[in-house]
Amino acid sequence: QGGDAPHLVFIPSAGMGHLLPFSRFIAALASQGNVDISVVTALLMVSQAEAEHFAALFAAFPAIRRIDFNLLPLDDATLAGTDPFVLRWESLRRSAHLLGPLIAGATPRASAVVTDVTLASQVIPIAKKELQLPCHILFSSCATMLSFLAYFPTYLDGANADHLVGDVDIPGIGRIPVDYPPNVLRNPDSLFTKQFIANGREIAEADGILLNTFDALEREALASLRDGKVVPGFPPVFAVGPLKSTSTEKEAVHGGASSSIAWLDEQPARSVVYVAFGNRNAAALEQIHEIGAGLEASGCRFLWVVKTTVVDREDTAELNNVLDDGFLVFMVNGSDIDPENIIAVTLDDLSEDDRRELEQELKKEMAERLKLKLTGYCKTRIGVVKKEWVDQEAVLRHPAVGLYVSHCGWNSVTESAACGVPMLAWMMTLGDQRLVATVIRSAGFGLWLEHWSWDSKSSLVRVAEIAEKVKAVMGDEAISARAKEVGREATKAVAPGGSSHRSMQEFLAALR
Ligand code: BUP
Repeated sequence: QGGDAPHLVFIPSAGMGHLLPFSRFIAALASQGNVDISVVTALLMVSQAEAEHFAALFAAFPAIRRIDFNLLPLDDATLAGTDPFVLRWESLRRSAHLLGPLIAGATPRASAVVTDVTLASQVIPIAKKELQLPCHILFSSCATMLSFLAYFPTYLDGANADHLVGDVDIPGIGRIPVDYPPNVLRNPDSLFTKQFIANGREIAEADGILLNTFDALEREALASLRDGKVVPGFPPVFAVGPLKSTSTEKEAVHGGASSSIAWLDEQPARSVVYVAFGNRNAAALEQIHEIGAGLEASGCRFLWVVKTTVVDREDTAELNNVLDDGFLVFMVNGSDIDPENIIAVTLDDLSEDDRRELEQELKKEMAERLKLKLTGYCKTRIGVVKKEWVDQEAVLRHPAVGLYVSHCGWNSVTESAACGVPMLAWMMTLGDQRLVATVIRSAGFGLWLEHWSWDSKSSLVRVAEIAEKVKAVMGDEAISARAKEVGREATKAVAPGGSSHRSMQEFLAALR
């Protein structure tokens, strides 16, 4: 790095959805050079996936400095039962006063701080008042969610409330129905609500907001933020997405070539439904069973990532204990398939007698812990079920994938948009996913079934409906054409001269 290169200190928080935009943005900056980079790192990370990603990032870019951040113990009985990622945010927030001296001691002298939004209310005053440094936010959700966060304090003041009590009319954005924002905001006592309001009150003090989105995807929301319609005097908004995944992600978690990709290579174009609900969303067993049967009944090939716990380190369940009858689960040992992976195969193409005979044979083999070849047993209708991390961006970019059934995490949506893959939105009500789904709906590259929910209070989505909707979107030419168009717009945005490319240049210029 050159002597007058700006030195950016990044402060990420917890959860892959928050961490990945940081590692992608940092990798993009590091690759283009002439920027010094330090990353504040709080060990031990909550999930294994985070730990591996960080390790790979530092290994791939040895010039990036790590600033170790020792968190104070979070000794607070009132927080028992809180989501482990929200708890980590709180730990970071309560230790944030230690950041001032850490960043002040950085060499060369820091020239700006880039923090995660979950720490905004703590870090912005430290950077600006204590350290006299510009402070930017790298926001991990969509522009619509940013508008909601930034406007929420004004809404609360107007409603004389300390929590979400009704629809929210955001100037320049429109009316957000009461059940679209994170549900937990209806509870004034929740830790998330308190953090959210504090961060919303402070965010307009930031010097700039970086967003993993692009103008063509969220034109109106971006314009309203930039024009100060949402919050007058709002800081500059740099839409620099879609951020690209980096080679470090693959090496970090997959040890190279992926069996999912090898399997996809053998499938016809646009024939596979990719099903994944993010890295911290535990699915109820009963719903998992309905999904499995629904995918089978759709007649489509599928690649399905199953998670049964919120934190990956705790996920010890074997797939054959998670999946229902109807899936035959066994270990595969093929040269092209990672022996660690568990593959589920549907055998509907066989006659009843053959199927029974084969099941008996496979169960016997399984009991004896023998390894079997996958090919030969499955003809056309086949799916793969995985419990480990997949290289999702590579999956979505694969020509065999024709649909993504998703929980609507923002990173996942930007990846699907970038790859031109249509989406079927099936989100949790917990976080930002409903506001994210509004983006899919208005951009027109997917179907959002509002009554499909993972909320424990909602009824299960049943086999027949899953099969019907999957088939319908897989066959929907209009959605598919629109998804391709969105993919082309995404490519244009990040190419030289495109809106995101220009935004990135503007951000870099603002640092100098
Ligand atoms: Br699972 C999984 N491989 O196997 P979101 C996820 N990812 O690459 P979040 C993989 O993790 P919430 C896997 O591509 C995306 O970039 C995926 O972020 C990647 O949702 C990221 O989509 C997940 O923002 O859940 O954080 O899992 O929305 O609840 O925060």
